[in-house]
Amino acid sequence: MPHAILRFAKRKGGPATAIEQHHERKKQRYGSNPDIDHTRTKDNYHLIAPRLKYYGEIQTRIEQAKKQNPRCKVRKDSVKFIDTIVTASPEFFDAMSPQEIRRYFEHALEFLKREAGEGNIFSAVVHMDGRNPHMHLCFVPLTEDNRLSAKEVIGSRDKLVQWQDRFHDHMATFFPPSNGESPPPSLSENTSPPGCSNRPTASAGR
Ligand SMILES: [Mn+2]
Repeated sequence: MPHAILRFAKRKGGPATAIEQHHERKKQRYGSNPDIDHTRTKDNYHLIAPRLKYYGEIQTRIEQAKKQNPRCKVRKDSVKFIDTIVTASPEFFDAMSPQEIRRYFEHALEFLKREAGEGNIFSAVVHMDGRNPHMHLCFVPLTEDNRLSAKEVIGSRDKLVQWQDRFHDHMATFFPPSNGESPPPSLSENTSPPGCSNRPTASAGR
């Protein structure tokens, strides 16, 4: 299903607050992101709502992991969370109702719960106020035996290809109910998610 887009950005602890401000819409204005339509911000919603500030959510999980496994090491420059974007091409969403869009993101969330560990995910929020619907999902890259390792969880190029393959396979089982026909024509998976960038330079941007 080439219209399913999954992107990861590895983050240290430092940018957590800036990223939180974007994802959780904690600022009134986003000078760096003129694409946000504030009249539609009310249409944003959480599939997983953070209970604490992002930094607190991250530290809580890391402290818990350390208790479970003394070999859980955290260095100053460790990747502490993975800032994930799920989206699809605008043409794909154009054909869908808001309820179907929600089901699409819920379906993607099931994949990420399974693959990243449900307990490691501390926020999943769908933005409907950008140019294209997208979900920001953040999780702490803890292994099953409670070590902090983005390298092991996300890995390098080879492993990323596997992530993409599994994600596409999973999303291929999603079909919007109302038009139960075949999915829309294939669209380039290199389409950058409009209205949202997950590049490190855009930490506070969108
Ligand atoms: Mn966004």
